[in-house]
Amino acid sequence: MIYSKISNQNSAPFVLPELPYVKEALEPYLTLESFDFHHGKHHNAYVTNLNKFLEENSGYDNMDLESIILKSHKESDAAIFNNAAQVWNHTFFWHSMKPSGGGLPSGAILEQINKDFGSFAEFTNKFKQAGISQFGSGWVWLVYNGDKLEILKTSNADTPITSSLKPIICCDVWEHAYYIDFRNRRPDFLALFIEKLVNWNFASENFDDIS
Ligand code: MN3
Repeated sequence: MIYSKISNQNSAPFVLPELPYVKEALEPYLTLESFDFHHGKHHNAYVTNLNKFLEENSGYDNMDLESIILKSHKESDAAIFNNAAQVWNHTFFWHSMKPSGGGLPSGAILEQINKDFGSFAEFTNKFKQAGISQFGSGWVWLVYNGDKLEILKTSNADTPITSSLKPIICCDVWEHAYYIDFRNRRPDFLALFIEKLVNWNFASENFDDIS
């Protein structure tokens, strides 16, 4: 997954990517107010801060977002890494949901889920449990390791694209992702993500691209 595929843009200065649906499309589960904050303020702040740090550091000139993430990760350049990775992770997260999402995947990805987790129900339990048990801020991912699907938790801005793991879908478990609509009920947010929001078409496209 290259960033330009989900953002129509891949070089600095970066702009806040548009959502793949209108801001109220996921109501009543995720409200317009929560998108005003999460997309309009949190995601936008990562974009603004990334551009600011890139302007102050000429070592990243003319690089695409994935290259910026890999280089800043390798060089422990936290300010650039955290903002670049959060720009990428959030864009991937918006696409990991859709109106009338949830339900069952189909085709190759469902076969792979059944093979690697035993059943779809077992997968959903493990995904939710991973999100619930991520201590503090972070993300829960379904990733493909080249051989099988795995569930991965990452802290703060950490992203699977710094490893050989290929992201299939993700869910943001930072408190800002659910506090407006779910208050402190992260387990309810994760259950709803799986039951009503997750975009299995996007997951299938990602899986078919790499498997
Ligand atoms: Mn977030």
